[in-house]
Amino acid sequence: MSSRVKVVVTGAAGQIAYSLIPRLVDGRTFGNKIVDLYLVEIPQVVSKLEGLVMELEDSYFPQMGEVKYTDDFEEASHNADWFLLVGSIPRGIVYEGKKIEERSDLLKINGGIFVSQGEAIGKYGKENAKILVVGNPANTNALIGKNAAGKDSQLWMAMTMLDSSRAKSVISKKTGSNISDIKNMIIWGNHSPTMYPDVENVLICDKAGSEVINDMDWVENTFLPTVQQRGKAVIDSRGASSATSAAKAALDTIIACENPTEEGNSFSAAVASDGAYGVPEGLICGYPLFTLADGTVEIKRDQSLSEFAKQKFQISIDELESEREAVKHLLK
Ligand code: NAX
Repeated sequence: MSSRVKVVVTGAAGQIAYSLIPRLVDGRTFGNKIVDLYLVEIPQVVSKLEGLVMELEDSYFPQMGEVKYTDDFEEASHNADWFLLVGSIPRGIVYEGKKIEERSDLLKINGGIFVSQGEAIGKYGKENAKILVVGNPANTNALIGKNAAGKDSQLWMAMTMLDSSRAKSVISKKTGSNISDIKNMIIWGNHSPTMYPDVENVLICDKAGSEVINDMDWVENTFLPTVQQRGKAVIDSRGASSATSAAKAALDTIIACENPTEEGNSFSAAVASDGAYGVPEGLICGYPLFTLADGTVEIKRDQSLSEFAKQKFQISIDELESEREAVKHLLK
């Protein structure tokens, strides 16, 4: 295995990136590999990255390799192993004279960005590059990027690890168990309030959630809305979106892909459906995943879904389909 890894991060001057980037080179996420960083921003703020690079240099990271920054994504993408696509235009911002409020506008603007980034990744990224889309609407941005890249050997994911970690935290409080005893926490569907966090297949101290949690009223009226609306709750309190927890979730996704998954466990991310669990092919859908010893990431296919679960999951699948419909002009 190569002892160097090249990581491209977009949105590098943003909130999440400030928490994420130092931890890519701290020797934990990629172990003893030397990590080369290529940081990407839009032209208006790219000069801010000079300060971030100074801070990285001043932080004493023995595993840090080359660090470069640019506003040219294509230049950054050559031979990269990992792409962390954090950058996107957030809701609420005024863009070309219009305040962006609707998810459909968000899809349109960010969709355009992901076509050009996807093309560059397909052309210049490593054959086995892994791409984690964090910028929202993450699943559909990943759909557009993967389609533009057109290279099946590359793995496109949209981040649902934060939703999974949030769900683990709520279950640990409910059951009095340590969060590390909660495994196989699956987020089905879209990274949006329609996601379905699976309280039946989750393992709590090696027992199925369906055995441990016999409280459907709590599941439906407390657990699901708490996890689904957690991002909004953080914004309402902090006046800014989840940044440090989102950064941790991105790092946890990398670690989950770089190391074999232990028996019985899985990790959460959204990947292209091949029809698994009846999801229309091609949609970037939240699934339980596992990593094999050779680094291949696969969908775990033996989970059973109750009627309740299927009904909730379907709501999210329908939303993913309607998002795909909204961006179909961006798909080849
Ligand atoms: P910020 O607004 O702080 O930073 C975003 C940065 O992206 C900005 O500096 C902007 O200039 C840059 N950017 C925009 N377009 C770009 C492009 N084409 N190339 C390179 N950089 C570009 O947002 P932040 O809080 O860091 O959040 C980033 C994204 O993560 C948002 O879309 C947000 O909605 C999303 N989130 C996703 C989560 C998930 O679990 N998937 C959770 C957290 C977060 O809400």
